[in-house]
Amino acid sequence: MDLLAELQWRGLVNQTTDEDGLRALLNEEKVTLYCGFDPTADSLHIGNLAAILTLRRFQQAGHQPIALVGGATGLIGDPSGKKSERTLNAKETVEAWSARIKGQLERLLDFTAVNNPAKMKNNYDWIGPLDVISFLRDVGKHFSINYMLAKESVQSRIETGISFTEFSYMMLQAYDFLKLYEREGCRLQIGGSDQWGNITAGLELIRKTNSEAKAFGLTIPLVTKADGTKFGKTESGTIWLDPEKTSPYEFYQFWINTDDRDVIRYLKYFTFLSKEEIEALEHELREAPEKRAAQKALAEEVTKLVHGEEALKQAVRISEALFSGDIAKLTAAEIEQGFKDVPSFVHEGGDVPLVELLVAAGISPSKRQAREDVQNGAIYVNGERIQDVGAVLTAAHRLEGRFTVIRRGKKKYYLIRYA
Ligand code: 545
Repeated sequence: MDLLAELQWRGLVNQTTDEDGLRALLNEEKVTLYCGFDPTADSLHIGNLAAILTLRRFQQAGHQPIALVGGATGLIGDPSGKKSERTLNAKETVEAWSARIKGQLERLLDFTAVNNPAKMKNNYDWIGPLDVISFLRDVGKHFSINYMLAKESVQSRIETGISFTEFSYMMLQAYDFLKLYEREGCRLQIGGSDQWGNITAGLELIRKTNSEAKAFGLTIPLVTKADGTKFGKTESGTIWLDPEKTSPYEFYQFWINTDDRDVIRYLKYFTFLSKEEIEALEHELREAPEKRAAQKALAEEVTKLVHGEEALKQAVRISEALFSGDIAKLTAAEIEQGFKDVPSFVHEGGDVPLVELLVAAGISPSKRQAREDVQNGAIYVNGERIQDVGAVLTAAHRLEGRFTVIRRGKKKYYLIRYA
């Protein structure tokens, strides 16, 4: 299977300009390609992951990827796929976000490969110094208003409105492709399907300014979910790549919870498992879906890729402990991750009767109910059932001196912190 065939098998190809030409080029020589990321937040999220990993697939096949951070375009705002005008962010903010996103991209591509090291670029380096007269003469002159109006990113905003700023965005992305073509010999731009219009605008500009130029575009489908909801969000919000924003445990849980109808597609998009390995998991999903082997493989592979082996191990330990109820062996850091979203209560003072604490923390609604809960065996302290209504919680019940985990019933967890 050549690279393009593999990408097609993985479902990663939405559209290409001149598929046969691209296939021939990729099979003939080392191709420099790029994908851009605008600093519209302080972190990348899993909606960007398929594009990043596709750059990595090209690199693994021997091609040379450029990750471009949109230090300039992030100041303008891409209208593609956006229903309404974006608010402008302060320059300092965009600069700080650019640095963070650069750091994340650096961990996902190989910048030390001998023959085809990845490169990092920031389009502020060439758009920043561009003066308005040069821009209008050298770039603007090549774009007809009719051509720009026909783009989906503009069409979809005709009713609701679009500023001249966002309307101009496609010319900046086109100019990037031209610059990278001229300076780096970059011949291919990839991106999600929302980027098709911007990518083809770049090809248009390259064609108009370099007579016998041949460059290509390839888009990746936007990741969908069988239940029709938006991919990459949970009730608690976006799944970020930054471990401070989405802990590796939450990240792991997100993938573990993948619907059976989506999991094989996601294994193809987001892991580097082989066709044979994925087909074996597909078989297992059919024969023994209750084992969730495909979900486990997906969660392990993606967590390892984004957060590393150690963070994956922790995420698995937390998941297992929460599943079995045996949480006493978790570290305080692991408890903090695993119980981030459960109700917590700060206990001020020393030893405290369990029944009293259950009421104070709102775990049981009344003292009478609290006693009943304990007697009925519904209360677990750090994974251990306590049925003595006279029990007193002491320092011995504080995990690493910081937390006590109380469970009521099968899976209602509460976290007690100490002041
Ligand atoms: C800028 C200058 C270029 C080439 C591309 C760009 C960016 C592009 C864009 N891309 C999206 C993006 O998302 C924010 C990431 C940081 C929070 O807006 N105009 O920057 C996404 N992209 C990855 C995929 C995408 C796209 O980074 O292409 O389709 C998401 O999957 O939306 O010269």
